[in-house]
Amino acid sequence: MNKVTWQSPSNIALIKYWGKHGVQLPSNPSLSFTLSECTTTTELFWKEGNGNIELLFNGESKERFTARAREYINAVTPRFPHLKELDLHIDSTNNFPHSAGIASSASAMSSLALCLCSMDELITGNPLPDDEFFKKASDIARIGSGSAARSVYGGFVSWGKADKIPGSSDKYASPLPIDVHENFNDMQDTILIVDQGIKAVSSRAGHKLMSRHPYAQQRFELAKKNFNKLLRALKEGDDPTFIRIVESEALGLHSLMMSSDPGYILLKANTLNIIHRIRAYRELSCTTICYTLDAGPNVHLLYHASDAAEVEEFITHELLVYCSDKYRINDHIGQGPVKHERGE
Ligand code: 2P0
Repeated sequence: MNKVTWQSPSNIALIKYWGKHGVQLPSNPSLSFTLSECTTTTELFWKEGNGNIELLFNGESKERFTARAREYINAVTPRFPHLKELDLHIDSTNNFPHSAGIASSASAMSSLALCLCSMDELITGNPLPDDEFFKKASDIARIGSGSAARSVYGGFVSWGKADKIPGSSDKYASPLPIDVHENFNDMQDTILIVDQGIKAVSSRAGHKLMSRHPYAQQRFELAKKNFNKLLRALKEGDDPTFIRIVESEALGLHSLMMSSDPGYILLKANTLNIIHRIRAYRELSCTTICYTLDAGPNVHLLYHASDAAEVEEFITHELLVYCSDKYRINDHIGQGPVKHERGE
């Protein structure tokens, strides 16, 4: 059997993608940074066949994941017509617990998309220039999961048509074409695991509720404005604006869930306890820590590497008490996916 392997990280959105149309096309531009430690490694094996697909996730066959992989491969087959004449075996491994409530679809789908693009190059014998390859991989990843489009690149990444980003598109992400101020080049992200359970409402269902959300249009306009403000803050090294926008996006995301029809709440009491502690600590300390939230109860604590020792004390003494089994993951901004060559 032939094989390709890609390891791809998760990412955390600062300007949130929440609401879509068509085939996973976003209703507003989003902006994230790619993580380093939380990754999925996908090995894709193929041989001539009839379109059969097998999937192992963390070494086990799980019907729910296999069904999603089959649905995804069907959706991208028009882009890779030879898929119909191949049998695929996908072996996907997360290095972070998938039950920890950390979005893993971004790393899983981006690594699979990169494997499909590499496989395509090997089969057709037509390698693309790097920029074209990653643009295509981002487009293919988006079809699996919107946020996965951003994980194809390292550093700060935007996805979706944005006035201030030349060449931006709803179809694929791209690295931010600005010189990010050195203040933000070392972003640390400690993920405080408040709850390890499976979410009551999936992101897929949450996005869907945006199509008839009473505040949808206001939200999409606000996201565009926040995107431009954050872009300027990243350029200028403006910590106060960064904090204001990032925290407002986090609470805004959850307020959209609460005001959906039907409304729902993914935050837990300890999510709010942690947020209050962070705000109080920021008032007293000279640090610029802040938080963001994914579509779940866990808190992403963001800070500069230069504050790491002080923040570690704060986490240990004041925040871990609110975490499930005192569990947290220390992560930071990363370089993006890595292809493993044969034998690695
Ligand atoms: C984001 N999230 O920008 C937003 C904010 C979570 C919080 O997109 O339906 O798994 O597969 O496109 O990407 C999580 O949803 O949703 C998400 P689909 P996805 O990261």
